[in-house]
Amino acid sequence: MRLIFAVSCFLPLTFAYASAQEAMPKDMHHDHHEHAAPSSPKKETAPEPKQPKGPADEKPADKKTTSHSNHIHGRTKVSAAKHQGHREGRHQAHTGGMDQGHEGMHEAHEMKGFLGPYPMNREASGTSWLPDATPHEGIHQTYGEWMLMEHALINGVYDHQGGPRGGNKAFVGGMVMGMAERTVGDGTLGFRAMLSPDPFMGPSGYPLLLATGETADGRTPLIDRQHPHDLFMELAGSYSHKLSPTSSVFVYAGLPGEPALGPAAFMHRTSGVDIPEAPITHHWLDSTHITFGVVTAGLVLDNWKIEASSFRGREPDQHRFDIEEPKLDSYSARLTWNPIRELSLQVSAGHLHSPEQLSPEVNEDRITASATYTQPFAQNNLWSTTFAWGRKMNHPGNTLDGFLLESELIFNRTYTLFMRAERVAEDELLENVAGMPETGTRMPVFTVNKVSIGGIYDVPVADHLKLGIGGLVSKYALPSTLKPFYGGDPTSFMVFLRLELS
Ligand SMILES: [Cu+2]
Repeated sequence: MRLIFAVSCFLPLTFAYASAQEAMPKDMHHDHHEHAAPSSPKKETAPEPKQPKGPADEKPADKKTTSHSNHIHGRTKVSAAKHQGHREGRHQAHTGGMDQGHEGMHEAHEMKGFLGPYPMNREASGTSWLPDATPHEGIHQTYGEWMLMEHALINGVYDHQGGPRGGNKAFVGGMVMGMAERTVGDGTLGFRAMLSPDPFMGPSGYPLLLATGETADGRTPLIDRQHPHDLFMELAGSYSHKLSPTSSVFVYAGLPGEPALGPAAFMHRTSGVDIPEAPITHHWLDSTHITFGVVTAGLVLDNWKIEASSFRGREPDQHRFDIEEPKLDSYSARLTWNPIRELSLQVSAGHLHSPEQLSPEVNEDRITASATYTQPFAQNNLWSTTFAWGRKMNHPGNTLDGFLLESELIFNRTYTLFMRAERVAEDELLENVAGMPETGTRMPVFTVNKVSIGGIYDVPVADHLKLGIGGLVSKYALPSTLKPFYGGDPTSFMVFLRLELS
């Protein structure tokens, strides 16, 4: 079996550890230390006991510019943000007073959000939000006025999709991300670059039963396959201007970038980041995360965000290594609310001009609504769940609903369990079957269901580097008309190794 590598982003594994450390009384610290990091690198844990001592310990980290030192700094920030969650949660009683002090002292050098006056934990890809309780991983540095962060997650996957429409493939997928921000006057200037190794898997992507969308060669639609992401997934800049301690206005532009439409993309939300396969609802919810040409403007009012985008409606083409021509022929708007630290809600709607290269006469209106709940619990554990609904209204064509429920449970930063259940009304699955109508005309609609469950075991292998081994199994519920095409009751699985740099 060949194993290669894939990437994602915003992987949550060490945060809960850091935050628990900080929130706990001294004696518990030692206890925690011993069991949480049996094989973990010395440097990673060494600085942590310092954190509770006081501002004097923090200041030096703030000024250092090495990756290691500022890693501490990054964690400090994460811890501070997570504290607030603790304060509101069940730890309130026993950590309350201590937390207050910590929050104050961390605040000054927290890595801020690109778009508003809140901790960066709230932000995911593009201009999307996650709950404030979201862990935020990455290696941090400070260079003069600039704060930098890098993060990479690379998976090598062996994929088996069952039945006559399935297939086998070993591939590399994933993501490498760099971010930079600095304060400019009353505002924050931010840049983000996100790259993917996906194009090296070839233009036809990987087998994924029931997945549809985009094309491998400009002629044949990808059906029962997931397209590779483009080499450049996000090259974007933003500027936000603070209006008050809790409000701001912002602009964001990307080539490519992500318009204000849908939940945070699957590889950027805590509930989905550890799952190496794309959701089959991708084109109902978050497929616009790589859009060549996006301009977004928005307003942040405390825990609310309202924003609008103009962008290129057309999906990326089959040439995955290039930068495509930007256009602003489509638009969207999104309202996001984080009512409590553990929850983020959004509704959004957009008009996509001619999204599919193979049916250029079809425009799409899309509506999405989603909720993401992320709850750290006990000391090193995390639970994150997303529910999302997306409706595609093709003009001309069908109106199609997609539902997604995904959830992830991480124990002791080491054991991850995940599941994703989806229900999608599809009209492209039989597009390439002889005798069926051509693309773009009104096709029969089939409602299909898929459930994947899996897990990962992680071990630290070096400073900032973790190796995980994982697997998942997928089952389907198909309408009887489709069953013969899929061989009745197929089973699919993936096994994977992943490296995470954070
Ligand atoms: Cu995608």
